Amino acid sequence: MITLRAAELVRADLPLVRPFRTSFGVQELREAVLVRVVCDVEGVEAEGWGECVAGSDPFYSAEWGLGAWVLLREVLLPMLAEEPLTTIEDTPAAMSEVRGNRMAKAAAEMAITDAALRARGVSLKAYLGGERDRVECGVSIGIMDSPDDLVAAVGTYLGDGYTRIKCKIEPEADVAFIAAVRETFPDIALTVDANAAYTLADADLLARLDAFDLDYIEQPLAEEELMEHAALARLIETPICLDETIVSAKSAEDAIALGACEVINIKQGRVGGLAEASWTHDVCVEHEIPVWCGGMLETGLGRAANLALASLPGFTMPGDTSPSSRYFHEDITAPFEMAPDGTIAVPTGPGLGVAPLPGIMARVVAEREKVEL
Ligand code: SMG
Ligand code: MG
Repeated sequence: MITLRAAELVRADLPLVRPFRTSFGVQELREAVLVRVVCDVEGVEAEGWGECVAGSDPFYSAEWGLGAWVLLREVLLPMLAEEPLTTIEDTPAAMSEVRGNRMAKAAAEMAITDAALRARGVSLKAYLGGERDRVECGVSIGIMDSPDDLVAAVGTYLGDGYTRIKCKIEPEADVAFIAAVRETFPDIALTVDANAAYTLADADLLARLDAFDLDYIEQPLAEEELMEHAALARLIETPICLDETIVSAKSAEDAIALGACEVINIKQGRVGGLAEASWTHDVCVEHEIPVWCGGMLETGLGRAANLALASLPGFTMPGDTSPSSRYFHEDITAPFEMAPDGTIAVPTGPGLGVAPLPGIMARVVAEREKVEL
């Protein structure tokens, strides 16, 4: 039995080491909404932490940090405290009355999972059935001012050891930019992410990317456009990878059945938590769809969860699992570091295997609120 005894919301503001420009805006600060819980786990009291992946505004996803904060405070955390959970896997069902809001639910689930696993001395990797000890690091590069700037940035990241380069694209910053990268680096694993910046009417333009031997094009069209992605897949050769569209294991199943994607990016926050993420992984494995772990500029807490997830056997492509230094001068946990071979170690300690460092939290916490359960 897991009983939620206390909960607190914490916002940590971490400046990014460099601005991250995408088709939906420029981000310079990660305002991370964190959930801290204290649970009674079979008589043992344990603390747990979760991170909400939502951003500072509702421009990338419908969910955003402030909305998640209010929902967690007013609805989700009190709901989870109503009665004890029999197992960790009961957590999503205990919140199922609330529609959508998957990123907020995932944050609560991560905190409870962390607490329960800490009490039991089990790592998240072991709990999820992870197999890898180390995970390959890809990097996601924001839109640059010119093809030359992008080539320079790619060169720097390759020098750091990243094993796959993903470039954000948008109309006017696409074919010429990627042509320059491919010409300079003929052999690298290269992908692009459009964050829904195109429509099916752009199919001819997107087909020009076929010349660059991309591993995939990520989320070219709007998140609801399952049929249009299936239609686009018939018009271009580059495999389509879906990100924003995949919000559950069921939606992955539908997308695969429709031929809307050949690759899937799994983000635990986007699908409503770690349990749903592992079910989504299972669907992809069953259908032989390669998966990789997405990123949401998470602090070390969310990063630890991503690494544990990425250690599952179906995660066969390098993901956006970059080390802490890619994002922050100072992370809130002990920093995740990339080895020269471009890999990062999956945490092995109980729960997430990392926790916020009080000295750093004292500098970056912008807001804290106790939740009335
Ligand atoms: O965590 O390295 C990261 C960011 C990876 O590009 C990334 N994420 O659509 O895949 C994506 C974006 C969404 C987040 S942008 C704030
Ligand atoms: Mg994406």
